Amino acid sequence: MSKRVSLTQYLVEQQRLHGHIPGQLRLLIEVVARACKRIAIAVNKGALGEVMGVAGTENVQGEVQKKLDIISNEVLIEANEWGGHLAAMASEEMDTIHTVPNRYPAGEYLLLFDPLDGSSNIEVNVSIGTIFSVLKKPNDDPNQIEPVSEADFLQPGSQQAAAGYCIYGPQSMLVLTVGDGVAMFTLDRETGSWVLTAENVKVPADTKEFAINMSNMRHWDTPVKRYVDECLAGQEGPRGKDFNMRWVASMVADVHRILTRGGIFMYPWDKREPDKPGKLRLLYEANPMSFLIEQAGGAATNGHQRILDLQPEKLHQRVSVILGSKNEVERVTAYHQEAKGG
Ligand code: P6P
Repeated sequence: MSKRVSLTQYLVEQQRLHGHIPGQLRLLIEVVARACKRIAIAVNKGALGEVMGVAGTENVQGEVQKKLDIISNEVLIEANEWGGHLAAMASEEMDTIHTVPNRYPAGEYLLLFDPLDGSSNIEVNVSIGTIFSVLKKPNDDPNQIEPVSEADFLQPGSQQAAAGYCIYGPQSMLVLTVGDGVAMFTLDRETGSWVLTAENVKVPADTKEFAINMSNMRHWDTPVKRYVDECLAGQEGPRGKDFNMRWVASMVADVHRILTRGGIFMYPWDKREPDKPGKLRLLYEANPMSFLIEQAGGAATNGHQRILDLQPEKLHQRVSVILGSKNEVERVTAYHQEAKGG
């Protein structure tokens, strides 16, 4: 068996050999990875750990919070509070940003996360995950006096310094990019370390597998309906090949499958809430996943624009998401352009 590379070693090499990440970012990623390990332990306990069920509260999105949503959020806040590398955090589970206790020099980074995405799957033991995104504080003067504001978080996804997710499934895996490709680490439960098990991950440009919640078909816009109808028509249809369908209803699980074997994931705008661009959140779901997918050679758009180019206006704003195998994403995007008369 080849020599095992730990997350620390991978990050040190990224810092020293490739000059890709400064020390503070390496520290931040290691703290997030340790927090994810603690979340993995809580998730894996299930009913044995008094962590199942609802918490009796709602988050800023008006969604019922599970106990594990809150536990995961608290683990991430606590782990990063005193790392010295962070200025502030934002979470799907918190209305406003959380600035870390004031002391100098202030941390240079902003951390955004969905602490436990897909939590509707907890009770049925289906993979869920933590999604995180790292931005640099716009004004990185260590002696900055004015406090960090929500506006500091409103940066296009192309500005991310790092992004990743941790999937709590048959294996717990940390999937990460610092802008130098995508690496995957598997949690060795015996030693408690994250071990490099894949790097330079690539998403095939073509696929025969699409992921969308088909129960919403009657609400979709024309371009999405056209694309899915063609997939369903199979060999006899215009695509000339049969397609398979998957929908885990856990973005981390669907994206992990796409990073592992290709595919296209769609959560598009639909007529149920016409004034909202989609269900998923831009800053801490779509942006980190789009960064990973692009770093693996895939594509990610909202049907019209590259997701990483979108200028956020609100911390919890939503976005339509079409991501995965490049040729399929470009096809769906082209159908949107045609429908617009582009
Ligand atoms: P639906 C989970 O709640 C989530 O935010 C994503 O992880 C997932 O892809 C999507 O929503 C599932 O939504 O409407 O199919 O339940």
